[in-house]
Amino acid sequence: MIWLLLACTHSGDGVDSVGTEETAADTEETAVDTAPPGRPAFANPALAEDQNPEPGVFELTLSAAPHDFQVAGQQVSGYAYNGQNPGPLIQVEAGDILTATLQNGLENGSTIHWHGASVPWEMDGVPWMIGPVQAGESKTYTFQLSEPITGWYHPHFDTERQVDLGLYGVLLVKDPAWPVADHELVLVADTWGEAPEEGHHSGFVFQENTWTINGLESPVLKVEAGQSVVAHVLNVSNMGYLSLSAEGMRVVGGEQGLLPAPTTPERLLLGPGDRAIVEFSPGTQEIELLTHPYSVAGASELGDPVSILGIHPSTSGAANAGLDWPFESAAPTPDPGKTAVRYVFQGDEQTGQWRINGEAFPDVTIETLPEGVPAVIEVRNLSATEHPFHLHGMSFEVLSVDGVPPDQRTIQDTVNIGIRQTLRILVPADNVGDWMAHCHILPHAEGGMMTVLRVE
Ligand SMILES: [Cu+2]
Repeated sequence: MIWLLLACTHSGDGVDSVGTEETAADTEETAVDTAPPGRPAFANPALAEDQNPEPGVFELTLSAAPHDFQVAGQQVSGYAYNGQNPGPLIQVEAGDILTATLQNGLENGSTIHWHGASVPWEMDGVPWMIGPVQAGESKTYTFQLSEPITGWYHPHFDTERQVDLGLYGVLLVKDPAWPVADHELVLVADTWGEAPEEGHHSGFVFQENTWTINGLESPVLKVEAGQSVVAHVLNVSNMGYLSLSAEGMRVVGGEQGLLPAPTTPERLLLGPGDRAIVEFSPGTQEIELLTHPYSVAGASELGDPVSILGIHPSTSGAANAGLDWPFESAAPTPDPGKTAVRYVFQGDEQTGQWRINGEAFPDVTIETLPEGVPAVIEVRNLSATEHPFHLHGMSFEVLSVDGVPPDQRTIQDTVNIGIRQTLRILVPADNVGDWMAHCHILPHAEGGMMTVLRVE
């Protein structure tokens, strides 16, 4: 969540100070001069360039290095991939092969983890069985992306610090059967705040910091009434929760492709590491995408919502009825009853000692699942805060929350566990390897809340 070193003062005018001229050219439709006063024009992250002419293979180099960049009108000294924050937007189709070379220009080790992608364990970017890519060295990751995901990439070594300093980018794997929207947005949501004392990360419980979308504070997208708008929303904050609402917002996809059917929740909760695909149908009225203050400590919400994105029609007219997505309705899988693994999450803010089954990574008991036998993991949260649970290597199905199955089949790789909640999840155990299972509040992971699940 925090601690980008905010070096300068506010520049006073929110428009051009935020804009990255180099990315503005890549955005589809939005010209800088169309933004209302005080708000920047929306811009997607700059697209990654495919360096391989072969169809079905996407190849690029990601150079991680210190970089000064502008966030919400302020100068930030952080890290970036290829000199941009967020990093290059990688967009491929299901079935494509991704070949990405990490050039580590940092002063210490790093890796790339492909969050949400089911990759071979050697490509997963964790320093568990393979060490990090040392400073000045390179490593090439290559794997097939078989399923549609709204995924992202980030280091998994020195993780809390490197992600916080700006090392992340989006990996979109799309299904060619999906409809094409008039405006397709990628919203990378992050929080920024004052640098805490040396070596210390403050444990904010409430949302008090500034949210940005692609480094822009509350940008505005100009549209025409009747157009379709689809947004991939990614929460890359170390600690901050998004609790989203917008007039007429439909949730059409989750982290792992389309939902079985669209939903219209009152609030769309996206914890750190979570993603979703949402659709808007602007008519004459302006739409504001709001995030409401959210407490991971179970208290009631404090304060007013803030807008993280405006969708402003420049014409009057009727909204369209929504795109024609190839939804396939699916009921939740019945709970098979047997429990293969139990994870109990405990810890507290005071000590910063976050534990799974009383153990702190890397001194953990490795639970083992036989390959090809779907298994139930029961995750209980006995701590006083919520935790977004993330499993590497395999997506899983949420069978129940406190004994209640979801309304429809729910496939995820990151799921929030409320205070005192018990979740039962079904893991396919179809990817051999040692897989990290951890809280994606990165200070919690750093504090020990991480374990290893083995499939063999
Ligand atoms: Cu946690």
